[in-house]
Amino acid sequence: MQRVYIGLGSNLARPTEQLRDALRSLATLPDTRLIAVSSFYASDSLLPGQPRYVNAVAAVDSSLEPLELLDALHGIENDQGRERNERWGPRTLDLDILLFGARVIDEPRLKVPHEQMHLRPFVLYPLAELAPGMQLADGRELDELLAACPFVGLERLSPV
Ligand code: A4P
Ligand code: MG
Repeated sequence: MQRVYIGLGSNLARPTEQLRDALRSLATLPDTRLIAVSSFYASDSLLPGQPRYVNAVAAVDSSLEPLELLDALHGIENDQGRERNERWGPRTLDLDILLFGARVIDEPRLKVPHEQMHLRPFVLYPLAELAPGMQLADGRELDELLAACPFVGLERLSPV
């Protein structure tokens, strides 16, 4: 069993509902238990001209292998109408594996820790709600990543 952190993002078709649906699906994955969910955050898109995103981070405990989990997450994305057109294009749902227990993974289909996470306030701040003060599998300290990643373009949404 590994503690896995998953980043959720949506900027199309009622993003908050997309995240809620995705969380319900995460909770029913085989050999996986949903442990905690961060606040939802509105965030500016990394690419200009796109609608704002809603982002959150979920913690699950899973005994799936990393690539099995990745395939399962793609299944959830596809069920929610994800179309892959341009890289970083607008999307109904994006599920990224941020951290997978103590593992560092460098495979063509899966890089963990997620390669961009240290640059993304919409990942680091929700993650810090769930795992304050954590150390990443590659030795980096979450607090140091936060210190280098200002809380900009991000708005914590009140729970509804
Ligand atoms: N892949 C490799 N490592 C991972 C991982 N740790 N988790 C591969 C998930 N997938 C991983 O992803 C492309 C390929 O990455 C997958 O086939 C998988 O094998 P994708 O989801 O098909 O395409 P993408 O999401 O368009 O590309 P990418 O590079 O994953 O983009 P990101 O990093 O997901 O960024 N702005 C805001 N405010 N909020 C956002 O959530 N998201 C993006 C997309 C851009 N701007 C954003 C946000
Ligand atoms: Mg992605």
